[in-house]
Amino acid sequence: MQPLVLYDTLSELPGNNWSPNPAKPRFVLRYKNIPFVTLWVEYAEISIAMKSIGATPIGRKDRHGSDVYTVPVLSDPNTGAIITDSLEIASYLEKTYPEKPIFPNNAEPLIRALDSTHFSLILPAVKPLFARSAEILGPANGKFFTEARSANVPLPWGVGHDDDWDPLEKTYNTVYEWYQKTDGKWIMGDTFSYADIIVAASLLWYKRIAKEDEWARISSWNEGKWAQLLADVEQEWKST
Ligand SMILES: N[C@@H](CCC(=O)N[C@@H](CS)C(=O)NCC(=O)O)C(=O)O
Repeated sequence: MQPLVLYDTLSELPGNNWSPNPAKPRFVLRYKNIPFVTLWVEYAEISIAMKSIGATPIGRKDRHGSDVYTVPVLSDPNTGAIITDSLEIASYLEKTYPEKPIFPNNAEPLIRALDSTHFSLILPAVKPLFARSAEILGPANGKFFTEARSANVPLPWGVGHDDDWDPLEKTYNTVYEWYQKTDGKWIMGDTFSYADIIVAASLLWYKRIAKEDEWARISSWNEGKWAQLLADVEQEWKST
């Protein structure tokens, strides 16, 4: 089997690996034990690089009227597939490499609904994390990121006050309620699934880019659920 290629975006962080959407297929590939390599793309060059490999644009135009492309993109030399979008990549991997399911018990439709609900809850609340993301991208990519993201999440992106973090804490109170409705540590009780990967990918993003006291703040919410969940999800692929 030839290794698959995961396209992800660069940062100035040691070890890279910060961006939440590419983190989801990375978790899936590791969990399913599928060999892969990562190719890193500058944030400001995602569209040009993904267009050049024949990826599909996301159907939105930028402010200059050009097609927008995003990462993650997955290229599978074993089948010739080139897939855009973390959820579509998860779905492709599940169909093509069904061992160790991430959508157990036909849960894909429900997990698709959870993916969009989770995204709509998180997006208006992540201003402080957007501010930190722009910092770790370096000046040119950070400027591009701020311009692109502020179209949906208006500036200013404050980090310094308790108020800046309150919306995110409220979001996690809701996500915590979901977890409280099951008996096990996962959304599907004792059964690990892509739903937990969705939640963990954002947590990984926060942990990688936030200052120590900011991650400590997030870790203190909901009885320490979030640092624990991230560690549990990481353990799932480490133990395979
Ligand atoms: N729904 C997409 C979102 C992907 C996305 O927004 N990716 C960001 C990086 S995490 C991106 O490529 N942005 C490029 C841009 O906005 O120009 C997915 O889940 O893959």
